[in-house]
Amino acid sequence: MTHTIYHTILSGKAKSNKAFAVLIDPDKLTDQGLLSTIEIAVKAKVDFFFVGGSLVVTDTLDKMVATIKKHCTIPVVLFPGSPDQITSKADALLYLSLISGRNPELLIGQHVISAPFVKQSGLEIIPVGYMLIDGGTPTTVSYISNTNPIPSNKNDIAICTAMAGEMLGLKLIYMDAGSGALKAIPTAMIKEVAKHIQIPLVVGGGITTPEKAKENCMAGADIIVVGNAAEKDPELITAISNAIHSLNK
Ligand code: 1GP
Repeated sequence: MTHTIYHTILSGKAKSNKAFAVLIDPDKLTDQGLLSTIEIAVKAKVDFFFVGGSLVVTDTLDKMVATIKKHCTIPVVLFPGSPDQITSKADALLYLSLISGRNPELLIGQHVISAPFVKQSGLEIIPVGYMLIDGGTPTTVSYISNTNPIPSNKNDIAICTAMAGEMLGLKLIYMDAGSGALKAIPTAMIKEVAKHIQIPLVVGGGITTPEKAKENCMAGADIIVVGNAAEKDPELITAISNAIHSLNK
């Protein structure tokens, strides 16, 4: 097992560099759509592809990851909604524990059941404290996970949750308003959480403009994740990537 991707993230953070991850939901892209997204992402110098979804109803994940690996060198990181969204063709796995929720299945239960299979995959495993923040509308992830998101004005709850995740030994905190959130996570909450943890902070959900992506980075996010907006308008990938990378030395 290697640790290349996590070390890349850590060394980026050490230099205060910001990174951009494009989220691919295997249900939503056609083969042609995937190929053109890859082409745009390569030109735009996207740092990572995240692949997965809260509810994936097709069996294209494996094939999509293989296609990405065949056509570019952008690392592919699995962002699974459930243990069946795992393929050893990817580079790494976000090993998510839903620490904002109180559903034992998503805190530890599913991890126990899938542990031998995950280990066998040979993937780089990145333990992640996953925090769902209220994005103004029930999202697929809040419904499927059967958990309440953290209210978006309760910075203290978000701070304490992230701190606990870090002290439990998790390697990343991922604050997510959920795919297609009406409201992205408020900058003030990102700033407060970033101030209280040392591990890298990933922020996603409802980010639709380069301005918002950049603002989140300036507030302390290390990696920005965009899914829906990039699916609707793949050209946005270039604009958001440029905005994020403009902050790097
Ligand atoms: C969802 O953070 C991701 O888990 C991305 O959200 O699809 O709203 O960009 P969007």
